Amino acid sequence: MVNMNTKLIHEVRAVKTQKELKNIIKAQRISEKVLKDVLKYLKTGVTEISTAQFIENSFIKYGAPVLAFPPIVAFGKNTANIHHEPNKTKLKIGDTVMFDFGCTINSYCSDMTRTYFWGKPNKKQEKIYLAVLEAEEKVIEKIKKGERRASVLDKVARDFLNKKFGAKKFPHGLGHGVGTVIHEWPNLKPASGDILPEGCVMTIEPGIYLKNFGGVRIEDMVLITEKSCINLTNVSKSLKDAILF
Ligand SMILES: [Mn+2]
Repeated sequence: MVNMNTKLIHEVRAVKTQKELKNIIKAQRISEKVLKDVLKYLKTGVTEISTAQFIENSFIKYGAPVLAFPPIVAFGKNTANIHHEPNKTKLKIGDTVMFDFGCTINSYCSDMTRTYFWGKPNKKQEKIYLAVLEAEEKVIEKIKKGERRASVLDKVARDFLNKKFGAKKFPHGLGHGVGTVIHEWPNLKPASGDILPEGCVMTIEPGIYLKNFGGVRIEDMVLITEKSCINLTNVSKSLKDAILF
């Protein structure tokens, strides 16, 4: 009985009103400004921690001081660690660069991950990037065609990536609901029985992580509509735009 009620509350919370949606989108637009600024801040030798501080200060500057979670900034091999905390690692030419951050507006969160290359990526970096991007786009296409089963959507990305890189290189769920908490119902993962309701906001965030090499994650937030979805993230994902110089 308790579980049933809990689920019901989560289901109700998942469906966003126009006002709630406005807050999420505003939080996302501010994150996009911060992303634009931090890309200009980057230079060879800068540390992850100073970059993370720059991100936090930028959110303050844009009037969104309450973050959805501590920003993830990872350079080089650190991008293979999904739980990486920014440290004194310095940016060097050839590094993969990963940003995962979001802020809150009136308590509503945003969430976005982008991966870049500081200089021309090698073949392996390029291969991972294009595969993760393709996995993400396959899922979004599937949602646009009406698929709402969480486990099926997770499988679309997971099967595609497992085939290319072997199992266990994508060690987290495909995505999650976003609202007043950063990870809320529904959950896109293999054993999930969740069905995405119209009006919920989901992250779609496949990734590939190769230990002692690096990783790529690409994360968008999408609004689930009756027959399709709307991508709320307005930042390029093309490989061309991911190469910073
Ligand atoms: Mn996320």
